Amino acid sequence: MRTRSAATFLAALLAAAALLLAPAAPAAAHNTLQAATPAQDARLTAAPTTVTLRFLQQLNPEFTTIVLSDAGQRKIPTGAPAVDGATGTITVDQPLANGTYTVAYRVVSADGHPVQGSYRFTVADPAATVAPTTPAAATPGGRTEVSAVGGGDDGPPAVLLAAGAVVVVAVAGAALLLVRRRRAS
Ligand SMILES: [Cu+2]
Repeated sequence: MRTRSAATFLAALLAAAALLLAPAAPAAAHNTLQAATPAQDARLTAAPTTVTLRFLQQLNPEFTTIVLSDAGQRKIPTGAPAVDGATGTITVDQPLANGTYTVAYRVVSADGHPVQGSYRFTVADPAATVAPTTPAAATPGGRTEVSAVGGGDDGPPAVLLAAGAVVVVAVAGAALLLVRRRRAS
């Protein structure tokens, strides 16, 4: 019973795999994106100034489109794609604010068929997001910092000295007790 259901499951799995692989066979002749900078789903701590896409096949500069848009689907001003072999690069004209961006591309395969796709990356510059909160926190924080530093200079050493003295006295007392007990016995 178990082996039969396992065999059925395996057969179904193989059939599904065959279905998945079947349409992939003709697509192998098509151009595909091999690598991207920024990478897909990348979370960048600094805004990129360029987007570079490397494809499987040579690009035709006339039929290479790379578009960058923000989360609101507004197109970000960029230069036209600079094509070098199988690589296309766009330069971003303005500094990118923090947020999620979409890179959409449309290129042509060696057989003339167009290939298009898109992916996202996120800009999360800690300096950019922290910037508005830093000045607000700095004003009261500056004062507390000064008093904390002042207290820190006097406080901890005094406490440490007192604690040290207590330990010394305790150890000395214990030693004295031990010596007396030994002498008594
Ligand atoms: Cu084709």
